[in-house]
Amino acid sequence: MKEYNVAVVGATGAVGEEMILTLEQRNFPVKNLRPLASERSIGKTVKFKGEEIPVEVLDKDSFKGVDIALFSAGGSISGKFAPIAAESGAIVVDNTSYFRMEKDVPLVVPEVNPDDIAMYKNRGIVANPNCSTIQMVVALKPILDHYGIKRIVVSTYQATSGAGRKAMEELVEQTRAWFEFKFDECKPVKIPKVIAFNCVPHIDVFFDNGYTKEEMKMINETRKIFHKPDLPVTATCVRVPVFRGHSESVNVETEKPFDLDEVRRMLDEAPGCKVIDDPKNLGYPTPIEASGKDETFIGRIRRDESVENGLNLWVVSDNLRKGAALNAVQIAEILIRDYL
Ligand code: NAP
Ligand code: 3JN
Repeated sequence: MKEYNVAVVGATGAVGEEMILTLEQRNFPVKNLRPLASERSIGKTVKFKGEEIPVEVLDKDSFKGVDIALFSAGGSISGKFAPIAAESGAIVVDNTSYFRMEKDVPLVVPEVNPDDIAMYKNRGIVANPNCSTIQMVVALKPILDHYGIKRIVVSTYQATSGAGRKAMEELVEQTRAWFEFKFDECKPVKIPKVIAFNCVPHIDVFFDNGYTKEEMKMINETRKIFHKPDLPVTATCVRVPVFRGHSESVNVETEKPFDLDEVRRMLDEAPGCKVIDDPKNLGYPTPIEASGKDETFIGRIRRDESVENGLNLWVVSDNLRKGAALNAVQIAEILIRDYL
């Protein structure tokens, strides 16, 4: 089997670390792994297939001989280095928002719009959507295909790992300080307000329309992935004191009437989805149960009785896995299967 040289940009981060683990677990045919990060990581190593591989400092020569480059070191790094990587002959799978909404860059969730990957040829870049978008579109794709969707209303409950390794540490530190009654040590750094024992409806920056950038990402990315530029979507994104796993309350109005049992069956059979819907016996997904798993879990499936053809879903997935690393590696798997 052909093997590929793979670079991981942001290899020491929460997403990068999960990418390396996912490459190993899925037996991606890696010839050489090149972990890249900043000067802060000089002297560090990453573990891959039992081997300690030294982290290299990212620079313009990092991509010589690289076939596939997985980026997750922030938008400005992608903006500068993804075109350099593509120019060097690598195909970039970018986990940041930098290229997502560019018309000539495909934005791909393999279970939803795999054929869009072909557009990578335009610029040598495939964009990976935001974690909150990914799990929602995976769950809604079968609904869209069978019944059509008129409108989506989503509220998220997002884990601290979505804001990076330091934000997870912030939750640990604030929780410790809280239990020691040292409330003045509960200082927000990565998350705008205290996250221990709290909920913060503020992820990324605010725009003039009152929405946050995270909320606008969900709206615009969903429209692009579904090829429905005018689809009515509204979102409220909230950070909660959870380490790993994003949850979403998703309300949809469908075009056509649906049967609830058929919805359950269809969702359970859909790629990447697993239905857990037996609430009287505690059958509903939670982030702790979804942690480390690949699926998008769906429960609390019920009618929204306040409108015609209204459906409520509770959608939970591991934000570092399907929300980031797994989706990127699945894209890379399609690239090597169909295009390289
Ligand atoms: P993180 O835990 O803070 O890690 C950041 C990574 O980027 C580290 O490896 C860091 O290296 C590296 N980095 C930072 N500045 C760099 C520079 N100047 N040159 C080279 N490497 C640099 O953050 P994360 O949670 O892994 O997220 C990283 C990025 O992934 C985010 O900014 C976001 O764009 C994207 N992301 C996407 C999703 C999604 O929804 N698909 C979810 C989360 C994150 P050092 O350790 O050397 O500093
Ligand atoms: O907060 C979350 O749960 C997801 C965060 C994702 C994120 C964090 C920093 C920068 C992104 C992203 O993927 O949209 C970015 C970004 O690239 O803009």
